[in-house]
Amino acid sequence: MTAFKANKREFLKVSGAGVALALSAHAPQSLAQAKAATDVNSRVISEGWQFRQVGAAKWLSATVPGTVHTDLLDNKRIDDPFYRTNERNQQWIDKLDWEYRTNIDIDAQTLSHHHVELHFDGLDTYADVYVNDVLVLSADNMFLEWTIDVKKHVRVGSNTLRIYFHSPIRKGLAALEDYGYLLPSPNDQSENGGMGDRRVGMFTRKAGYHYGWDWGPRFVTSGIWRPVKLRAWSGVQITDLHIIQDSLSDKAAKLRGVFEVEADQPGPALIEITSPTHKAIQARTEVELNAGLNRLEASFEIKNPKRWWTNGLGEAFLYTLSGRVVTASGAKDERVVKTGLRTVRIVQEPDAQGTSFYVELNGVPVFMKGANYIPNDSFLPRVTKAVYEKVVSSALDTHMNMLRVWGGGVYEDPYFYELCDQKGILVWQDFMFACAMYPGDQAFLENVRKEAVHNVKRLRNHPCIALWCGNNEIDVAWQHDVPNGGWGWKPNYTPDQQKALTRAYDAIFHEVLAQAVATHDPKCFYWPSSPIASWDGKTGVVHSDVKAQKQAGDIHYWDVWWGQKPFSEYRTAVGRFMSEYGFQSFPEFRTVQAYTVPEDHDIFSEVMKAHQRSSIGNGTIRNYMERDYKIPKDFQQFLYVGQVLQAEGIKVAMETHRVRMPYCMGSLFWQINDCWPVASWSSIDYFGRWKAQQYYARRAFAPVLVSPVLNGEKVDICVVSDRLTDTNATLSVRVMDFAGKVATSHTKEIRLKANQSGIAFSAPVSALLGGLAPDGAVLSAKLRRGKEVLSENVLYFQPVKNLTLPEPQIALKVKALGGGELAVGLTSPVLVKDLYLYLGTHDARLSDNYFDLLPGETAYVRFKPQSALTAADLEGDLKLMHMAQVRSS
Ligand code: BMA
Repeated sequence: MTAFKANKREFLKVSGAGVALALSAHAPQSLAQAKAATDVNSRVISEGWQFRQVGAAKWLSATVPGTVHTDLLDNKRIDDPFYRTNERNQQWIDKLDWEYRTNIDIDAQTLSHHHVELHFDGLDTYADVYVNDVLVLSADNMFLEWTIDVKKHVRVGSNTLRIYFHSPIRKGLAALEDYGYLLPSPNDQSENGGMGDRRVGMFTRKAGYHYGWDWGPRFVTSGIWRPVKLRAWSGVQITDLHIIQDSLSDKAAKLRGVFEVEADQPGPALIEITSPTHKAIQARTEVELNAGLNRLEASFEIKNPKRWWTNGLGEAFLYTLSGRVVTASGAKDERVVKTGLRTVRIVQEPDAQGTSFYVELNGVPVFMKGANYIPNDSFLPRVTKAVYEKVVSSALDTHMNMLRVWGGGVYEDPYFYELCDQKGILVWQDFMFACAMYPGDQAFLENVRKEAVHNVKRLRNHPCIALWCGNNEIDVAWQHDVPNGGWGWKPNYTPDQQKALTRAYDAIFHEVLAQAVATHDPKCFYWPSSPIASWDGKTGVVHSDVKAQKQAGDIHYWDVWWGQKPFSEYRTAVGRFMSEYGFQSFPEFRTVQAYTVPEDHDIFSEVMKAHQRSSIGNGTIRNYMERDYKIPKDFQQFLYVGQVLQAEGIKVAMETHRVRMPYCMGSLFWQINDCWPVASWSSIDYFGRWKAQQYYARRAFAPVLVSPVLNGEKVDICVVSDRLTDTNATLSVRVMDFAGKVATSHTKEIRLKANQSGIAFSAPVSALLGGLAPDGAVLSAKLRRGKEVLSENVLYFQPVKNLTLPEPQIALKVKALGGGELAVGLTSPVLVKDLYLYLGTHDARLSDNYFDLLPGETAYVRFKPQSALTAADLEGDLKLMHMAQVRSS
């Protein structure tokens, strides 16, 4: 830890903080006086790109940013990688080297700048960059940005830029050979790559899921995956602006803008911070620049600051701040930062049952509702802004306030974090390490250090970043044997190997990454691995055995699914923070149709199995289905029941976790999205279509929740409120038969305490049933305030397969609401269980779906079709499915 302090001292020494400078006579008195044009100009190099397999005669057109796979697809050299089993015959691509090239025209004015730089936002991964055939860079980390001054290699006119991508597999195999023995990485689906057991992903700083995962195909991409820019500048350049919040109260926020400025020459300059929206924000400091890199700071205050809040608790307010530097000779640069003012603490305090683990936002303990998030595509450059908007707005619409950017993917695109900032979604940010052991040699550690520093600095102004976590599940895999809930990796190695691997683990996760956070974002919490129970940063002592995790830290709970335990286990397996749990389903029929032909429509067909990467996948879905449902004969119905099965199971977990607050303060299901069309734990499929689970999440994560729980011989009606003020409400509990005859009913005025959960009502099952047969009764619980329904829920007394479901007669009415929105009113004299509405040819997100329509009640579902639809179109296209239709085989 002393190293951090040393770094800090060094930082202060070189910073301009507090150094009073006599402003030189030549320095401009205000930035407005600086006449020279901004001295940094930047352009994106996206035109004229070509690619080829190294040695091939023909160059083909390429898209940059892009990947070799998608360029081959665009050139019709390969078929759609996601279709049927095409993935299998595309494994040759990652064994080859590929080249990209383009020409860059540079004019005299650009070249007259002191610096002409090529800037790569991302190269995937082993890339040699040649400018006019001179090697200027050898890149080896997908998660780094690269800047190279190429002024001496370029000329006025046309210049060639060529990038040589080495096969990541061949590089990996060479590294494995040097290393000498195999490292564990069970998700690396090497068999598809034809590499036998020689898993090599851990040697390369590249997204782990590219090598295959238990929800993802294996496409080990290469390419220029983020934009390339040509940047020319003279005088000064701001390379970083960090807004540090020193204190925050209702009265004032005390802030510092810490600039990193590169200067050509020494001399006086001004640095300034203003805000286009808040005129009162003004900071101005005179500084003395050194030639080279300078760290400079300007302090400022925001009076009566507006805080940034998460979704549901208030506005996610952002301040736009503009930082500028101008030198005495008039050279200048500007950088705009959007940030929010908030305090975030991860509170770990001993209590009667162990040690807490919760997020305290602006002094308020906040229950984290959300999901784990993976990359949106195997081919990252084709993820559009619209895709990011869809997934983050889906989180927003389902009352989530946290997403975990999981460690087997990538540090996400800037736009993802901007959206999370805007929508009030906190991010649990993993470093990109998952489910593998990694080498620990100096070169590897240095590469990791650069990556960590770069990404911490890149993301630290975002108010959405709640914490940094070292890795996914490696601690539990390495440190603990199977009987203790671990994965038992260690005993497979000799004592010397164990020592080396433990040393590498400690170096990466307890030293390098911890130091990157402590040095560059010291107020941010660091957690070396998920899950663990505790970590003492001073001694390096970690507690991670699964038993301890129930009382402290975070948990990945997988006894449901991997352990085949019933969903009811979610009721008791509750820890302080549930950072992973989940259950699989297939995507809806239309998504399955996108990768299959009719003959594939059996879950055990070759193609359906190829789009299922969990070793126990389709069989496990079927086994769980058998427990509670009739197994449908019809394939489309099977997919539908599978989605209901997943949603009902995860509902138990989501509701239980909330009911158990404040013991439990987080519920992040695995996983919100997919990277291709597949059977997986996702709640939204690859095409952005909500599965049943996403609709269930909207109900289970609503700010106020009523949750009826069958507790042996009695029913408890639990209520939870995330609101920060008390709420008066009317609770009604009715038990009726499937034709709507009410057997018993109870109404109660209650006060929902702010940020609390409790049991509002309890009654014996027999009393509630009032003589109704359990297989023909439904309990409806509603919480209302006036006419507004705050939350509603249902409970059955038998598994669905035992219910005597009547044949419904559904009447529906479609109405145009204006603004392109349509509404459907649905009613039936008898219960409709698990009503699923879908469109034959159009895509639409519904205000609700997969719900039980109670006898005699009318449900209104609003549609937001993606293309304009009339009420008549909708009526013609609308289709319904429900549980009474399901015929078993
Ligand atoms: C967790 C995740 C992923 C995995 C998922 C499902 O372990 O961290 O690695 O995909 O479970 O098995």
